[in-house]
Amino acid sequence: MDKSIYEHTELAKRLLEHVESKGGDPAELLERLRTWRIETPSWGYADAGTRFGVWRQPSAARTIEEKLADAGQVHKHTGISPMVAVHVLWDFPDGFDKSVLHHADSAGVRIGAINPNLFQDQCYKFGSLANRDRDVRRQAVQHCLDSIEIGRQVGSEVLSLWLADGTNYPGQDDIVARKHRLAESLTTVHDAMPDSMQLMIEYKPFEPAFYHTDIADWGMACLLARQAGQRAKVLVDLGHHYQSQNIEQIVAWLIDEQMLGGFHLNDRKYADDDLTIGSIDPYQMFRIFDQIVLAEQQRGRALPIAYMIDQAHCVKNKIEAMIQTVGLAHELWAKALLVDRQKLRDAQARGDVIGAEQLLRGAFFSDTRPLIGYLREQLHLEADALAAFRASGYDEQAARQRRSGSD
Ligand code: RM4
Ligand code: MN
Ligand code: MN
Repeated sequence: MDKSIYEHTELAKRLLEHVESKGGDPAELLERLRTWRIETPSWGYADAGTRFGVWRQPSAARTIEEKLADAGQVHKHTGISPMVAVHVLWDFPDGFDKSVLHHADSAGVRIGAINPNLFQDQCYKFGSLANRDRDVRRQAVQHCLDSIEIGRQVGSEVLSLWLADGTNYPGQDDIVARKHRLAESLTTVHDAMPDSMQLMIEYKPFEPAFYHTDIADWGMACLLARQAGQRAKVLVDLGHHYQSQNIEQIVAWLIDEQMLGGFHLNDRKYADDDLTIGSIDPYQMFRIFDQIVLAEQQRGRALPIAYMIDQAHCVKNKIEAMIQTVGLAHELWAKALLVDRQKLRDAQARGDVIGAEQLLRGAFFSDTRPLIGYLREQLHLEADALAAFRASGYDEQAARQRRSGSD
């Protein structure tokens, strides 16, 4: 059988020698790759669909136990994804039960971000935390407080908030009054969190509100976070921008303002498509990572950024897609670490536009797959995570146990 590109150790070593010859530190590079973490979402293991219907997969997870078990597989093969984000109403439909800690433990993972659900209940038709009805706002705040309590019990450090709030037609409601109500609700939620927890505020310019959303962009999220309190930050979901928006600039500004909390990583072609990372535009993901690596280098330390996946596609196999997405993110992170920063600064200072761009392109086009494979082998994992998962037979077994495939 042909050797997988991930197994080409000699190519990894050659790349590391090249890094050293340029004055870089290969050991540090490997260490930064080894310690990088990316969180997977529980909902990425369950069946998903479009508003036209759901495509069922025989092996898709149905319960939080199964989602955690599947997430455990992803971490087992990639070595960098030990945390799993949960969506409160989807994962604990009958109420939270501490036994989830035991299930996480046996799957070899831990619970990460807690995502309250403020968009499914009928009472949220006209919004949740910004609703003009005080009782609805109270219910929404209470759900957040309950979610904080879940977070406290599982030792989570992130309360991740996305709101469907907004209006669908001009004149439907008073935009500024909604802003004020939202700010008040967010402050209450923020102040109820333990010191160890961060509130991440996600923005989105469209859907399901199609005239205005109450937190439409990063600037609004940033203002609301500043008002809510010190532990509130902005969450950047890559699918939540208008086409052609320069996301890496937003990321760079948020870092500079100390307001970047984390990401919902995914990719899209059109809107909030929730496709797997880098499937459409890996260069964009690279450019975002490049800004982060630059900022970290300037500060001499890793920044506390929560890298979380938010993908909900429906034609790829769930676990395989998660392994693919985690692996690709790791490879792109490695590419960003390969940028020759000194040479880039020199090119910028000389006004050498082409030279500067060539340095970025050189790093982007370096094949980091052997390097990631080499790292995995050092962690006693198989170099090719996807191939290893496919060979394990886990998916077939899950399919047999979970569904006959006929429902
Ligand atoms: C939103 C957003 C949120 C996610 C919901 C279900 O578009 O991305 O993060 O929780 O979808
Ligand atoms: Mn999201
Ligand atoms: Mn989204």
